[in-house]
Amino acid sequence: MNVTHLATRGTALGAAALFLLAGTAHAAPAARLPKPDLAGVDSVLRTALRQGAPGAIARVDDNGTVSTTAFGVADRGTGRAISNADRFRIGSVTKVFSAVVLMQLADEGKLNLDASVDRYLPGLLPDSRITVRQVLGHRSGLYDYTNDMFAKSVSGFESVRSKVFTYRQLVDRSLRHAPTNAPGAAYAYSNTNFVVAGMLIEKLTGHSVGTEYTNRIIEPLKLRDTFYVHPDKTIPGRYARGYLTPDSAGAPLVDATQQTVSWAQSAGALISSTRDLDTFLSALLGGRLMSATRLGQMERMIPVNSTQAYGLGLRRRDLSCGVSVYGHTGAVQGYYTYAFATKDGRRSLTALANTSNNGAVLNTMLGTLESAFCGKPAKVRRGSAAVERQGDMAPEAARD
Ligand code: REY
Repeated sequence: MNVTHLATRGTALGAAALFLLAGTAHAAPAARLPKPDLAGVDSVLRTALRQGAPGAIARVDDNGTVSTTAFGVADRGTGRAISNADRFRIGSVTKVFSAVVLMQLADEGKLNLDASVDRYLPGLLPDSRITVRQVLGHRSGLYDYTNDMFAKSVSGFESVRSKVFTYRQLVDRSLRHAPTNAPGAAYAYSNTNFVVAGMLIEKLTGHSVGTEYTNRIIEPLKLRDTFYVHPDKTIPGRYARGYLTPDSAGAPLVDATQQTVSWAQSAGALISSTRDLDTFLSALLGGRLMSATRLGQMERMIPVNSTQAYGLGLRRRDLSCGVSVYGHTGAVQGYYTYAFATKDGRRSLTALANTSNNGAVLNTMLGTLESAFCGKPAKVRRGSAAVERQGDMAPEAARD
C-alpha cells in the first residue's frame, strides 16, 4: 500500500490566455465550503480495495492546493503501486468533452441547440423532432445500445474489445429498439446520444472528434495526460491497468486494459488522469471554455432523482452537506471514475478505482465526493442521513 499526501501550492491555472472568449468569468461568490477531509478520502479508497478494487486514487485541488492519495496497485501482475501519475480510461467523463466542443460550436454560430438533429445529419434519426439540446440532455428517447451489448459483462466485452465500429453502426443498433420516450418527454441516460454528438462534431467541423478535443480543450488547457487514441487499443505512457469484475461471484478479474473502446467513442473513449480532469472541470466551471451564457445553458439541470440532476453533458450531484457539485462519472470495463467540481470550479476532485462491474466499489467511491466537498461528517447518531446518502445511488448510476 502506498499513501501520499502531497500538498503543493500554485495558481489554479497559470494562464489568463485560457479565457478563450471575452467576458466569461463565471464568478459565483466563493462558497463557504468545509475543508476537504483527506483522511476521509483515504478511508473511502481503502474500503474500495477491501471490496475488490486492485487500486484506487484521488486528487483534490482546493483552489490551487493539491492533495493526492493512492492505495493498491496499478498492475496486479507486477504489483506496481498505483499513483496519480497513472493514466486511465475515463468512460463517460468523455461526454463532458463532447458537450464542450458542441457548446463552443454553438458560441461560434455554427450550431443551433434547438434545431433538429435532422438539419445537420439528414435521415440519421427516424424522428425529426429530436433536437440537439435533447440529445445533450439525454432527453431524445434514443435507446442505449450498450444495454444489450453488455447484458453479459465478460462475453459482451470480449466480443467488442477489438472491434472498430462506425458511428452509424452504433446508432443502427440503437434504432433496432423502440424509443424509450417521446423527444423531450423524459430523461433516459443513453450512450446513443453522445454517439450522435460525435457525429455532429465531425459533420460541423469536418474533423475527427480527436482533433477537436485536442485543438479546443487538450492543447489550450495543456492537458498532458489526455488522449483520444481510437481505434488504437493501448494507453500511451504510464497507466493503471483496468480489471473488469465478472458477473459470477468468485471468478477471477479480467484484465480489460487493452481495448478499442470503439463501442463508446465520443460517448466514452478518452484517456486522462486525475490532474487533467481536475484542470478540465475547474476550467469549464470557472468559465474558461465557453461564453457565460452557454455555460449557463450547460448547467441548466433536469432532476434525475433526489440527489442528481443532468444538464447538457454535465451531471449535478447534491451532497449531504447541501453542497452541489458538477461533473460526470465514468464506467468502462476496468475503470470507475468520479470527476466533479464546485459551481465556481475552485475545488475539484477526481477519483478512480481500477475495477468495474462492482456496485459496492462504485457506491463506495461516491464517498470521495462527500469527503472532498463536505469535509468531516458532523457527529451524528447511527443511521444518519450522511451515511444513508451513500446507499441511494440510482440504479442507472451503475452504468453512468
Ligand atoms: C458499459 C458497461 C457502461 C460497463 C457504459 N459506460 O455505458 C459508459 C459510461 C461509457 O457511463 C460494464 N458493465 C462494467 C457491464 C454490466 O458489463 N453488465 O461495469 O465494466 O461511462
